[in-house]
Amino acid sequence: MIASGPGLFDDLPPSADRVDIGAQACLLRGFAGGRDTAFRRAIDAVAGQADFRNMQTPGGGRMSAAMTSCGGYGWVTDRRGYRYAAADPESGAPWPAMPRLFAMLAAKAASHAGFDAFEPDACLVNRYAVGARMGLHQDKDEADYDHPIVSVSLGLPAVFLWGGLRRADKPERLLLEHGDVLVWGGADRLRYHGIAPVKAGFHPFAGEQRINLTLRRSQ
Ligand code: MD3
Ligand code: FE
Repeated sequence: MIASGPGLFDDLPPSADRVDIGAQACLLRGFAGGRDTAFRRAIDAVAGQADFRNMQTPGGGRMSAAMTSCGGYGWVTDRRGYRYAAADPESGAPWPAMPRLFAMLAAKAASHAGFDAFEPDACLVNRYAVGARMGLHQDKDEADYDHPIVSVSLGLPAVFLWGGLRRADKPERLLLEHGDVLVWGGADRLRYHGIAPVKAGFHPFAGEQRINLTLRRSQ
């Protein structure tokens, strides 16, 4: 069990600003708000040990979002494919430890959404410059789809594309803003999703960037 610790995220009523966007998917608006300094320090500490990089895709292109990871496993892509790896291929070293803030937030958000005892072992950190995007895809590299995923949006807003179980299903568009948290699992775990190109702007947390954390159980 991850100790939640008194104080952190205990100050929200159980259904504060909760928008159901699927049978087992919900948006907790502002759930991660008001902790900018802690998030900034944690992200800088992770990037200081494993810097953001624009990874290669199996097709030979590069992701437009820059990525890094923390926790026991990190998500990597290269010419060989997509997978979780225990070491950062850039350095050969283990990924930075998962900041307690991330693990606590993930467990609290998951429990608000009805998923008990979520203990992530991987956090993928995506950094979007203006114009960066993520095409419609499914998250299928985790061993067990019964675990939920929790995502935290920070910095510039972005339009989240929320599709169906088939690539051809027309996605809904949902604006994700600084501090918004998404939780999904179960029936919604394999839905196609993506991020539309990030529009120019400035946010005090991240300047001209958007940062997204996705907390997962990979193994
Ligand atoms: C719904 N990241 O890292 S987070 C990803 O904002 C990814 O950087 C996006 O998609 C981002 O894989 C979206 C929200 C999200 C993430 C994974 C999902 C929603 C999801 C997997 C299944 C269903
Ligand atoms: Fe995804």
